[in-house]
Amino acid sequence: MNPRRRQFLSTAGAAALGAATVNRAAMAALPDAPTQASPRMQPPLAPPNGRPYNPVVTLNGWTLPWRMRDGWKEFHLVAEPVVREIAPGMKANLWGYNGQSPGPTIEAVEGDRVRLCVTNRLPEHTTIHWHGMILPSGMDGVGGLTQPQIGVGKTFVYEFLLTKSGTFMYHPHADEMTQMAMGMMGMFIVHPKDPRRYRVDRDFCFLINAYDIDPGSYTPRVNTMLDFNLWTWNSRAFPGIDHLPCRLGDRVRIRFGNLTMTSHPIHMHGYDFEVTCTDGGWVPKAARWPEVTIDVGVGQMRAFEFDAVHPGDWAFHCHKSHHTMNAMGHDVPTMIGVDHRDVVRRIQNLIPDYMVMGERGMADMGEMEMALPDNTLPMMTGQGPFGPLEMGGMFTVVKVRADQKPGDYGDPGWYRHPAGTQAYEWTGALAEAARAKPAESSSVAGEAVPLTVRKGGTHHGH
Ligand SMILES: [Cu+2]
Repeated sequence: MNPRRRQFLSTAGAAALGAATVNRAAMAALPDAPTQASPRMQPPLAPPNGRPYNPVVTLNGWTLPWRMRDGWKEFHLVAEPVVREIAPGMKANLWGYNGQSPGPTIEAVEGDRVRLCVTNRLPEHTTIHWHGMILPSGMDGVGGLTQPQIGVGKTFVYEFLLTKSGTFMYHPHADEMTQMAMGMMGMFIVHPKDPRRYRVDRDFCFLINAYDIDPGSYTPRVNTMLDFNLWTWNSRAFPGIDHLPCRLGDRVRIRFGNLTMTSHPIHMHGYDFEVTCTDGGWVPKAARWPEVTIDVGVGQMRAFEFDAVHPGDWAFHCHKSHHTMNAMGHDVPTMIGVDHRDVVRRIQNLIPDYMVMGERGMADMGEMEMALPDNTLPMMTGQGPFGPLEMGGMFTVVKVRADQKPGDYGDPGWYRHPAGTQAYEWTGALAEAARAKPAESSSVAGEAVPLTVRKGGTHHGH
């Protein structure tokens, strides 16, 4: 039911009876609100009706099913507390939608009329803002500005026409600091009306988010402004982030939006790529330039594309090195070069389990069996085919394989490197003489060129 019509009915004095009838009818007519229990990537949802399109896959996520009714594509989001597994061994008490944080990806098509029902099962009011959409002001979801807040237990309906395709997000515009720090957000993908336009073989998406969860606890601190300790993609940290399996030769698109408090230089190994879509829409071919890292600012969306012509296991991560660490990596003093063997011996007389970290660097932490508080991810973790990966946070792997079937998003396992294509250890003689000694002439030359200023001549040294 159109809210304007409901308002008309209630103000038209059809009065108490009319309003109650309309409300009950509207509730009975709400579309289903499916929930998802698994934090694993769900297969792309081929559109069962409506306009055809090539669906996306959401890392560690899913797409919200809809129903078509009277020319409207109807979705039902339920804002609610959820428990999200950040990675095996750690769960967080978050707020999200339909059982997960982030909420399900919404997919629709340019030209669709969408009706988005939002039910609030949080302990406080909320709204949803459709980030990046061109829509009527009253559908923009800013609590207090364009609508009253959606009270606890209430349902609001948003209706608008999707006027353009692209990569969008949704999130509350109500008690935002708290609600986004708790994980309330989702992707909103609008596909082009003509499915041949911007066509790719694989279309991945995820949201970049961050949490501040003290080691040993489950609920994010919501007042943290910058000093987050869990850097996540779709509320998952390495090694919990899905890999991105691709078939050799595929055209691949990866879309992401940033709802953290800092920018993220997103870097992919083994390829150069082109940014093909930003917040504002598609980038014309002639305006694209090649990149290997694309910085995505706060509140921005980016999509890049590449032809998957290089087989292998290619690291894909944020290039801020703290963002590929988990909670235990912060606030640890630098111990490199400190010899505290004697101190350790004396402390161990009192505390037998005492251990020192980091005197040779921090890499030991990738494999050490260190006692951690419950529900805490090691600073760096995850096993690769050649040992610990020494990563955490925003890190995953793009896996390009010749034998990956079209439409198969299953894990192909680790890459088998063809003979002669892998770094190897030198096992021959290590001749000291092979290390070049600094040439003595260089220091002599350095001393031999005093800086002088010649009268009437050119100035040296400037
Ligand atoms: Cu980052």
